[in-house]
Amino acid sequence: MASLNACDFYGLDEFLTQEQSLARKTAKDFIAKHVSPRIKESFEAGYFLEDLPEIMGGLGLLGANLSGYGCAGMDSLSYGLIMKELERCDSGLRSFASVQTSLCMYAIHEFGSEEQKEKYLPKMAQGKIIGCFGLTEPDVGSNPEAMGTNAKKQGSHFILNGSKTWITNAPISQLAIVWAKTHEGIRGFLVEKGTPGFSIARIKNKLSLRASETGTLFFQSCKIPEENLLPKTLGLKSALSCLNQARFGISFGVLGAAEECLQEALTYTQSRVMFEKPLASFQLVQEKLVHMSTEITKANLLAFRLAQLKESKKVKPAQICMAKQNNTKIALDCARLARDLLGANGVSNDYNSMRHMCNLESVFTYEGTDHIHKLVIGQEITGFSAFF
Ligand code: TGC
Ligand code: FAD
Repeated sequence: MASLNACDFYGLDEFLTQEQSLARKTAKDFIAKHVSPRIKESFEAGYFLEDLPEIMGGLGLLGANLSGYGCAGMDSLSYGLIMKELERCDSGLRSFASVQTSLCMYAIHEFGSEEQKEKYLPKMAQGKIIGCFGLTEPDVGSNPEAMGTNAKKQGSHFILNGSKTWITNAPISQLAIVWAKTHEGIRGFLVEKGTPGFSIARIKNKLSLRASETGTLFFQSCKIPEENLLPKTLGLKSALSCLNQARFGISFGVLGAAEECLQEALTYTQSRVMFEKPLASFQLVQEKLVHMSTEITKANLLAFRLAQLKESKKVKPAQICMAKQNNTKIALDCARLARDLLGANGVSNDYNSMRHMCNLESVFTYEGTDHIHKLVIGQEITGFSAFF
């Protein structure tokens, strides 16, 4: 009898449609051909592989779950499975795709004018325009409502002042979606690279997500034409609805990293002999492997059901928060356990687990920290807000 798959113990694979399997295979083949051979060097040297966006665009992997404007129009589960394959390789690559698709393209698709959609979305789907999403500021992270960046209306322009930091893709982007306070509350703006008063600085020395570019955006009396306001944005909830999309993708993505770590730990402990026996034959080692397999199986079930809820348009933000929080936490735990089981070799970039572990520390913090998601769920089930 064939043994059960440690990463898909309950056989979720059999529920996938042909289209969903094909989406996953497209991402898997892309990774094997274009990314896997180079990812360790990219992480170690700390740069993003800049030829990837256009290749991904050619394969329909950007804006994959959006419809029209050159996007592939895939369903939620297909999108989740793509994110999983990208992050199985490296969270930095999934981050690039999350920001491009779920934060930037979604924002334009959902809140943009027809002209804005025609102008930006097809090129973003092809990977020819790269976007970044500026919500966080140096003094404002978990509570974006308190942002200081502001946009004052002046004739047919807005004058933008402030800064945004820890912005994924910023150094490689041509377009920034920037959230700012206006006389009508928080609104989203399209700010093109090269706009006078707009500058970008690269953040160096990250010990996490090293294969992803991160930067700070500065706005000094930056003159934005009013046609660059995203007209349907109204209040912080517009920005938060973009976060829902990205958090959904992360709920799947991190499981790719977790599965890769489990697979690496399994292979390693089955072949390495210590005290005259394979490591995998010791009870304490098996306890860790079983814990990883069980948590990954539960997390996959959570993600699978989340995709059904999203597809039927019944999903609530707190349900997305639960999957982002739980799945990121278990992925980080799995990476740490796998690192341990690899002994000294686990700290080497010759293996994958420590790179995943370092990356997942960022994922644990961005798109809502572990605490913030617990507070959202706490509020949902008790009716009491514990944020302040
Ligand atoms: P609150 O008073 O609760 O709500 C304000 C309005 O927003 C509505 N709302 C939502 N709408 C859509 N989706 C959600 N998830 C929503 N959450 C709340 C809410 O109904 C209300 O609507 P209305 O009509 O009454 O005005 O808002 P709050 O200011 O208390 O904030 C809530 C809180 C703390 C949960 C929120 O601020 C939050 O999520 N903070 C975390 C910040 C965060 O996640 N930042 C992420 C930055 S982007 C990023 O990290 C990208 S990394 C990408 C990568 O590399 O992959
Ligand atoms: P803080 O809000 O200062 O939180 C610090 C600690 O305090 C955390 O443990 C937090 O959980 C805790 N805390 C805060 N408030 C409470 C509370 N009420 N109760 C209990 N605990 C609390 N942002 C963008 O806008 N766009 C991007 O593209 C982007 N990319 C990023 C890429 C990377 C690599 C990283 C690391 C971050 C990125 N971010 C981005 C920023 C990210 O969203 C923020 O770091 C995150 O929202 C947390 O904000 P903060 O770092 O200011 O932490």
